[in-house]
Order: sequence, then structure tokens, then C-alpha cells
Amino acid sequence: MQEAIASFDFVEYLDRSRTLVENALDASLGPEKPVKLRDSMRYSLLAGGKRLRPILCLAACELAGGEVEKALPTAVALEMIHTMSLIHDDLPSMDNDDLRRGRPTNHKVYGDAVAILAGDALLTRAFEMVSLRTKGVSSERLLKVVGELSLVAGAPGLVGGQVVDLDCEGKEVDLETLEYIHLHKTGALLKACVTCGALIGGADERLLSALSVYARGIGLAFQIIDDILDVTASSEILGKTAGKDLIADKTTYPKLLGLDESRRRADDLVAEAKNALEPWSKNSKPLLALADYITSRDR
Ligand code: GRG
Repeated sequence: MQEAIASFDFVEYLDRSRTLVENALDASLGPEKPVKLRDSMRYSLLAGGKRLRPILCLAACELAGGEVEKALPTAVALEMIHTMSLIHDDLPSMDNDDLRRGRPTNHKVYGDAVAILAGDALLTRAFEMVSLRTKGVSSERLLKVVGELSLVAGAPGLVGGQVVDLDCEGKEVDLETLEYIHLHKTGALLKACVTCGALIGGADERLLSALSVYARGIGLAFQIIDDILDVTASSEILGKTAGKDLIADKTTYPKLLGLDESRRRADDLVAEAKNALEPWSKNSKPLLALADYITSRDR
């Protein structure tokens, strides 16, 4: 398997996939009105970012044997949900941050009200992307994707995780609660990315279940690395305020386990994630490389 991964040009793959995603994101918000709302939505959606979520969706679709183009609107929808969660997370009533993706946060530029509404509009546009702007995919598959998105964006997913996270600020938090927060705030959306991509590609139950194990591993690992980078990287590199967890007195993996043990845990989780895809190792090079990217990233 190592040999197969070695021959895969991940840099070229990332570059190509990002271009595809950036173009689709740009096309998803046309010359619409009101202009202020459109500008605010575009400001955050087109501000860069790693585009990990849409790329995971496209890679899972391909692994399931589907065509990437058919999953593109869903990939855009997932990035819209992610972006709206960042806009809302940065609001003064939440994490109260003024830097995101290397620029002032949405509410700093457009004000709280428009930032909230731009988030709402991105969330609803996400469902429009799947239900009205996807071509060549059966209604049955799209309905399943809509179901996944409804769960991940709601109380069982991001919103639930955010509420528990806010509740825990300044309190002693055990590893179990921390894992709950991470699996809901971060892991759930990453899982939805691979599940939705795979559903569009026509995955069977066996592949869906393996992808769910893969997603849990990369989801937790992603957040552990996020916690580590918050301590070790600069705001300039991260494009968001570094050291925020300490300031907000948040419990993190490095706080509970230390930096070395946290990194070991992230590495183990990525190994578990990759292992789940072993039976598909010939066709899963992008997903395997994306798993490694999660622990090797510097931002
Ligand atoms: C979805 C309806 C709805 C509400 C959102 C605010 C909120 C409820 C949830 C917070 C979710 C959140 C901000 C989780 C943090 C996830 C995380 C680690 C983000 C950083 O992701 P990266 O590093 O960012 O992939 P880029 O900028 O590269 O995309």
C-alpha cells in the first residue's frame, strides 16, 4: 500500500481539486440581490481556506465509483455549511474573534446583523445546491444527502456541539466531554463530507460503514491538530487568532494530555482511519493522503 501511495502526486491532486472547488464556489453565488448580502456571503465563502471538506466529498464520490462533477454541488454545499459555521462562531456572542482566513471576520466588515443573515443564507443555499442544482443524480440519493446535511447542521451535529462547547468554557472538562464536543463540532461535518460524496457515487453499505470509521478517525485527529496548532503556530500562518483556547480558558487535548501525547493520539487515529480503507487501498489514494495531510498540516 505504501508503494501505491508514494506514486500518487498529492500536491498535484490538491491543486487540481482546489481549483475545481474554487470555481464552483465562485459560480454558486451569482450577481444576486440584495448586493450587501451577496457581498457578505462572497466575502467569507471565497476567502480561501484549505477546502478540505469539499475535497473529501469529491474523493469519497470517486472512491465509490461516481463522477466528481455530480458531487460538485454537494461539495459546495458542505463548504457553505462550514463557512456559515465559521461566520457564526466568530460573532461576539460566540467566540468573538476578529480574524478569519487571514482577514477581518465577517461581522467586523458587515456588522453582526448582516453576518448572521449571510450565515443563514449560506446554510439555506447549501440545501438549494443539493436539491435544485445537482444534475444526473437520482432523487433517492439526493434525498439521502439532504437528510445527512439536515442532521449535521442541526442539534445532533454542529449546533449541539457548539452549545456544549460554549457551556464548558472556563470549566473543568473531562476527555469524554471534550471528545463529544470535537465529534459534534468538527467530526460530524467531516463525516458528512465523505458520506454524502459516497452516497452520490453509489456506495454500498460496506463502503459507507468503512468510510464512517475513516471519518471518525480523521475528524478527531483534525481537531486534535487544530488544538495543537492553536498553541504552536502563529496567527499569521493560521489566518486566525492563535492562542485563543488559552485566552478563552478552553479545555483542549494539549491541556489534558500534553503536546506529545496529543500528537501521538492524532497519529494513531489517522492510522486507524487509513486502516478502515485497506480493502479499497487501490482506489483510495486521495483519501489516504488526505488523512496524512490532516496530521502533517501547519495551518
Ligand atoms: C451549522 C446551523 C449551524 C450552526 C453553526 C457556530 C456553530 C453552529 C458551530 C461551530 C462550528 C465550528 C466553528 C467548529 C470548528 C471547526 C474547525 C476546526 C474549523 C477550522 O477548519 P479549517 O481549519 O478551516 O478546515 P479553513 O479556513 O481551512 O476552512
